[in-house]
Amino acid sequence: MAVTNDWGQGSKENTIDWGQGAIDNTIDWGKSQTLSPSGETNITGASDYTNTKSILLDGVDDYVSCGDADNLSFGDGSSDSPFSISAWIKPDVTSRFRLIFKYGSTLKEYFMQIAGGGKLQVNLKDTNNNASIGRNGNTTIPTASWSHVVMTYNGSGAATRINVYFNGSLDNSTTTGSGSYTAMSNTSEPLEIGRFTSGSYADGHIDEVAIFNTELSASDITTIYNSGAPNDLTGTSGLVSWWRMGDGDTAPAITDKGGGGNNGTMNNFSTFSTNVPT
Ligand SMILES: [Ca+2]
Ligand SMILES: [Ca+2]
Repeated sequence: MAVTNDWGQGSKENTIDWGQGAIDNTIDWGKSQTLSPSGETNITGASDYTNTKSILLDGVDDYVSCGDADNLSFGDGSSDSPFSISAWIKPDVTSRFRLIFKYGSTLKEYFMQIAGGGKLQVNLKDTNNNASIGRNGNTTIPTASWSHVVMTYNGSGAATRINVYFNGSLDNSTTTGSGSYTAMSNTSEPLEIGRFTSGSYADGHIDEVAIFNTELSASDITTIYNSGAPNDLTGTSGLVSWWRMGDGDTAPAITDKGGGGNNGTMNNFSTFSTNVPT
């Protein structure tokens, strides 16, 4: 028999079956309860998200390796698909800061960094045609404070459709390009945070790095920036991988909280920082 009870905040038709012939003697309730028959209202609690850890890279040899996986590639050699990268950074240097590279010395897909002039730089490489497209940022990234940086790309193959954002606002300067760009390829190059090939690194803090398989909108980025305080990305449309840089992690693992399966590993450092954006 089925008995329907209502209880709790916002509850609707919490049906319980029991006794002879009962099926599914399962009751879900309480904070963050999400599983119930369709059409019913769940009780949801406040997010238990907190951000207390980041990584501090020494600029000498520290980096995070996240491996290679198909869900980190956004080109197949003939066409690209949309993607976006979001990160919080607090560089110790005013110039080159190697943020995120799926781009090595021979196998190249994409990278996002602070270039020698202290501004954001995004580059996508078409190795088949030895061509590239890219976008430079307008703002000089400060060293004494946390910044939120984002790149988005709509997958069209046009540099003009790469956008960069600084602290929630569009920060586009010039586009860049060379050759006749068609698309990135899906290579075996691993994704690395804080390093571009051996010998070139990021010096400073990095936190809450995320990759999306969508072109984030300005509105999405306003939400993620959240006036300067990182927030919970769970459920953000297109989220592939999310590295929280210590929160919920046990060194040397930096687990992928985005569900993408791309767990990271700390290389040449082993402790987390408690300096975080707030
Ligand atoms: Ca690959
Ligand atoms: Ca964190």
